[in-house]
Amino acid sequence: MTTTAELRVGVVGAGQMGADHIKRLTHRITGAHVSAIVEPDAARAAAAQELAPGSVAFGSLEEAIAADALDAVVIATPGRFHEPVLLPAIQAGLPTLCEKPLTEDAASSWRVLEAEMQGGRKILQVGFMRRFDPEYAQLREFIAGKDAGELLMLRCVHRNPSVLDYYTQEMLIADSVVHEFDVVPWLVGSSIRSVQVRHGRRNSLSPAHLDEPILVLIELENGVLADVEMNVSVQFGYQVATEAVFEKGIARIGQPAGMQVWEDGRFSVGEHRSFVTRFAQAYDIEVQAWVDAAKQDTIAGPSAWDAYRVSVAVEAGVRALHEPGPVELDLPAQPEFYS
Ligand code: ISE
Repeated sequence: MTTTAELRVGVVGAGQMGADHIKRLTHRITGAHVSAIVEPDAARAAAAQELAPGSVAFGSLEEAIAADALDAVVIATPGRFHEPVLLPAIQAGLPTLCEKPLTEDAASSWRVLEAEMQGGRKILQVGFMRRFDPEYAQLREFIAGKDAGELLMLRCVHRNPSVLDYYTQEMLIADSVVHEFDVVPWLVGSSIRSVQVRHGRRNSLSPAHLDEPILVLIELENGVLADVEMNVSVQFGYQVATEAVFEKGIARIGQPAGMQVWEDGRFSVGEHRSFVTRFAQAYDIEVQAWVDAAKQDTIAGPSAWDAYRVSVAVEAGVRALHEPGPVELDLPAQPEFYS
């Protein structure tokens, strides 16, 4: 479908992320608009329709497809609902941007990959938005340029102010560290060999069912080590930062960049409170790139294969939550289709 016409996008799921994408598609993205909202919760669907004038609400993606109400899909439901939406979207040949994680385990991610391969075209892009964050892109270039010598280590922090009740211990890996499992190999240019998790002193402010923060050690095939402080009860704000350690230098991204205030004998800098603002620019760039690519019948970001590799790392990471040693990854060969 190479086209110059406006892309009619159906957004599946109108929760926090879905509503954010609806606003983005309506106000900041060019060449596309939200034509359909798929959301079983009637109140949420109505609120989402107000954000996207002219959009029509449907109870299921199948109904929206049958009504010919869309040319492309953004999936923004929680991960456990992705597979049942991805399969009909792929069968209908609709360009799809699916929020992370692709699915919740490697077997179901593989089923999605097979469905896409059967269709014969790459139509699935996965929403690992950090790849579109200008600072991450700059760091990737700096690593590849070797100006400060070879990269030795990445020290990552991933801090959330708090999490909702449904957030489980496994989600520390499957919902949160999942981002580092995508972006660390992308930055370094090497695959993950193993994952190890250490539990330290528990934060008494964590929800009762969580044992965190955790420290995740990611070993890459080229010997680079990345450690991730995964911490979801920091209270003060939202922070995602990386320090890269080279042979003869250091590079840092993700430092607080809000308003600086000197007041009452103190100096302070504004910090984010949510990923919605921290990665707003990355989401805008990601969605615009996806829209432009969808019109050219292609994708412009992480593929289903990239997301499958992440699913394999997530499985290793979830095992590593309960096992002491590093858990090695077992990846099949990359299908020709994705090379
Ligand atoms: C959330 O789902 C995200 O994707 C955020 O980027 C991440 O920081 C957070 O931990 C997740 O729960």
